[in-house]
Amino acid sequence: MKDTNDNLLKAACRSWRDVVAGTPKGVAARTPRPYLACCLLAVLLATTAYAGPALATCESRPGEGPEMVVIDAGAFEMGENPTRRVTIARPFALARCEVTFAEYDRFADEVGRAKPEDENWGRGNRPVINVGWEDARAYALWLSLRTGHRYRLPTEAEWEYAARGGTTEAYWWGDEASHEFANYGKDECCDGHAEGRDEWINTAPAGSFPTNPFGLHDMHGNVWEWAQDCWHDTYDGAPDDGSAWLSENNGDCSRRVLRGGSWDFSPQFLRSALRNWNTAGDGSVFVGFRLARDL
Ligand SMILES: [Ca+2]
Ligand SMILES: [Ca+2]
Repeated sequence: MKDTNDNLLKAACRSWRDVVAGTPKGVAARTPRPYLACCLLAVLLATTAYAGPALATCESRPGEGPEMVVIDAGAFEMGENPTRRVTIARPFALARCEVTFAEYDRFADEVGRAKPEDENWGRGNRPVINVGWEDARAYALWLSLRTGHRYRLPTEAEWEYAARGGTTEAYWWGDEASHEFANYGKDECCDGHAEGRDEWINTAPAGSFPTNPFGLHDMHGNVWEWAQDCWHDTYDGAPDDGSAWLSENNGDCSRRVLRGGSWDFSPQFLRSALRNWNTAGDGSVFVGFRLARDL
């Protein structure tokens, strides 16, 4: 939007310059006033247009991937009671936002896949819901083929490392849940709840809340997010290098890990350390996903 407005501004002022330049000398001396007025008007229009919705970062363009944040390698304490030391061995990129309906619908249109229901909450920049783990993986593969980048789901360890953003509390903003920072439900399970910045009983448009210290929106709440990993009841035998934990150690790959809580879950489900799962083939009104990318 800004580039477009800058170009419009330049074009408007240039056309007045041309008028002035093409005018006989005696007249040109008297024309700066409309020229300046034009520029001022263009500036006014341009700056007014800048004050548009602050959601532009969650709207990728057709044929392009989403805006990504580079997550540096590093170590952190994963989980809670107890924690365990995990080293993210390689830097990776993680999407700033959950995948939206607008993005997923482009994929569905192009490959002839059924579009998931939006429950009449709206499509566009709402996070896509009613997509299973296989759908999410297919989307990542399609976008990889379209762009030449390697998109995938984040591993469970990568997800928590990114959600924490260097913090050790329950949520990136502290130990107290707050509707100022995330979209979630009532304190007692289970229903949507609106309060403060959280105006939504159901899903909120992606990017409606402040980013965490790594620049990521909605890691807590809005929709649960699929991770690559197969389900294990505990972390016994889990890798400590940030890689995906699949069928090893009796992993159940018919179930896949979910992270982050969602719009109708109570705040304890939003904790950075909280683990959950769903059957891989099942979509849900509570579940969407976000993409990671190999660097
Ligand atoms: Ca809410
Ligand atoms: Ca989320």
